[in-house]
Amino acid sequence: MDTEALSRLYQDHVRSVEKRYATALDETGFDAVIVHSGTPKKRTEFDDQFFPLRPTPEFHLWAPLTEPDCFVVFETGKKTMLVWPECRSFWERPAPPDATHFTTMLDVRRVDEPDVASIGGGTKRIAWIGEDAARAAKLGLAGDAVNPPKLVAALDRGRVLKTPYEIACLAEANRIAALGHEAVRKAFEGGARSELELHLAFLGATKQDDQETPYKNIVALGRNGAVLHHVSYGRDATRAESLLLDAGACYLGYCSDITRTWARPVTGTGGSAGSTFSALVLAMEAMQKRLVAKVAIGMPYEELHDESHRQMSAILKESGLATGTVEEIDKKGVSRAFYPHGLGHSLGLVTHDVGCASLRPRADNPFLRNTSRIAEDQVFTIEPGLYFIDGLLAELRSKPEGKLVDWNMVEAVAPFGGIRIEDDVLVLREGVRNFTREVLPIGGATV
Ligand SMILES: [Mn+2]
Repeated sequence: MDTEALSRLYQDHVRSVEKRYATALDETGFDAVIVHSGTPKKRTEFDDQFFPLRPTPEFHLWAPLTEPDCFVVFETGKKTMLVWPECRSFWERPAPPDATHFTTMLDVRRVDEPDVASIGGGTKRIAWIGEDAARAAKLGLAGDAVNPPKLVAALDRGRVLKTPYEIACLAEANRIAALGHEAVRKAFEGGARSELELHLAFLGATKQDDQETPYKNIVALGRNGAVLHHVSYGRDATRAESLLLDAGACYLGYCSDITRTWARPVTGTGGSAGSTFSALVLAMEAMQKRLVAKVAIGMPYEELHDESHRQMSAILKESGLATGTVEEIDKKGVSRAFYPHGLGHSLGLVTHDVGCASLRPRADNPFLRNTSRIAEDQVFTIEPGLYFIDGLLAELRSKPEGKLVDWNMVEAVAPFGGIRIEDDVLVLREGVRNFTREVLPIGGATV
């Protein structure tokens, strides 16, 4: 990405984050806030190894640094300070930041910790945002000052609408992930592969180490597609009939979250179940696009989720997997056994971003992670799915509404696992910008 353009966008980003912080502090009775990047966590107390650091998202909002024990100090009316200690360890050295644009807008101090006395500790009210309460205590911050719930909630709300800088980062995170999706699709198309091999192909094409991806890649061949978060990769190469890949990339802390589903052309082994599955993939692809086209400012996201169940019910009926009316299939919970998760979630500095799930979803939508009213500059995923999950289907089969399902057909298609198609979209005044389709035009098909 053009560094000058990035730098200009970052300047406006910092100005708007500063405004947001000033309001949040004012509303919650604080004068300043210290945001900690984090402390590495031990893998287990019985070992001396540590997990790689995941910086506090609120820290990443200011600076794309992945180093422990850095601090952002914000005080209304002052230049925001970045405390960035020099690394003196001879055991390790943090990776240099991917860009340095942030240094010009922040008051960078290469010291070990913020000087709380000079911020006005004792007289001013200073809040701490970060996981390490012991580190906060060392600076004299404890009790109500540590992650004050009202301040955290106000800062979370601030992250819902993305700045142009964040939008550029999210688009770039999509561009990088697309390289991995293309590489994996080609590898799958090429013949027998193991899930581990496909996972490594994704990392290689996106130049990410496993720990740097926004979330653990979900790589599922065949039946494993029915495990929503399948990350225990098979080691043996198989010529599976289907592949579900849910994998993203990070750019300066911002995440992409993309799922694609591919089916092999119908062969001897796939037979008519193979053509049924391929038709389902195409039906899901068309449905996902229709749902993206329905995104509109002011609409509750949950309404779009409900619409996805009506459309899923129609797909179940058209494919012959279910009989009865579309309304019955929807209202009796049949579609929920095939599509148990939510339509999507907010996306930003974390994959399941904050601020859009403060309301509880209705009881029949227990896993919906976005209950906000759709607004301009929100970024969220649209990711309907259709799976053959043994446990959920067995439960459905034992109920009266199980009679609506063609169980022979379910059994025939179950070896293909499932389908999920997921794009990341930005809400515009009219419609959306689909970051994912800009770089990966097809969501699912026969390869
Ligand atoms: Mn997702």
